[in-house]
Amino acid sequence: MATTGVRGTVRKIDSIVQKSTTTRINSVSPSRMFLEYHRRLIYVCLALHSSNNFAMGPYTITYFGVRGRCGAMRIMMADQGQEWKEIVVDFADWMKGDLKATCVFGQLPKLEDGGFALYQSNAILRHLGRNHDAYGKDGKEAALIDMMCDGVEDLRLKYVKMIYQEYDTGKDVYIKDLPNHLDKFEAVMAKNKTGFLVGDKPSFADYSLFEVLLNHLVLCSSCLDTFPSLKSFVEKMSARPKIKTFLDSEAYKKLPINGNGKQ
Ligand code: 6SG
Repeated sequence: MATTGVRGTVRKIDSIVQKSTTTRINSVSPSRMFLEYHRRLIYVCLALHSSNNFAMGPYTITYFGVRGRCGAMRIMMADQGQEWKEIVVDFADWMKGDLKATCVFGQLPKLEDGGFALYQSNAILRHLGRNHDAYGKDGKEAALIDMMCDGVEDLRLKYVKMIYQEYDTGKDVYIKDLPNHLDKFEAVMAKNKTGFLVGDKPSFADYSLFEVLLNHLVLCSSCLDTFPSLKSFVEKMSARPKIKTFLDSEAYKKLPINGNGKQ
């Protein structure tokens, strides 16, 4: 199905470029014609790329058997109707060091998109955002989406530090301080009024925020009670049919949130 779609797309590009070059620019010089041909080819390719009418990938995630840094990208791929493969790395294998030595920063996750390998979870989210038209409608929206993703990352880092380094001593203080971080996202969400952080459809920053909020609801089930826009956001994202199917799946439910069993 996907292959037929891509072949069809390639045929479409060929016919559009051939038609436009032979019918309208065959009276100019060969060098001008060459330039014009490529200008139009690039234009058509860009138009088709942004129209997102064929499947990307195939994608493969290599990561540990946890939600961790892959929670958001998995939810995003599920919501975009994109299938992916998982390579689950166990602790003993990782400790042998062979795989670590091949990773750009010595860490996972890794995303493979066909023959293209990418590390760093937020770079992966951005890549998926570009591939699946979830990176805003223009440069300004893209910049705001980047800003919100970085804001989510700041919260995620605080959460990870508490989970891995100070769960027993720092959990209560963390929960007490949480409203001082959530109120920033509440304000943006309330101001935009579309139910998403930026624009009128989900971007990769929304998937990242959604996933981090799900984790916080496990930590403290009442943490969104004073944040109506965030509460409604989580309810609506959870009810999107493809996200609901994914969150209800065994593949999702069987994975612990974090690698040390704390949540
Ligand atoms: C750990 O930190 O899952 N990657 C982690 N740890 C292995 O040797 N900035 C990037 C990014 O956004 C951060 C990557 C991230 O992509 S994620 C990694 O590669 C290393 O550094 C947290 C996570 N932990 C899973 C885990 C902890 C205990 C058991 C499984 C790590 C693997 C095996 C032991 C330690 Fe483990």
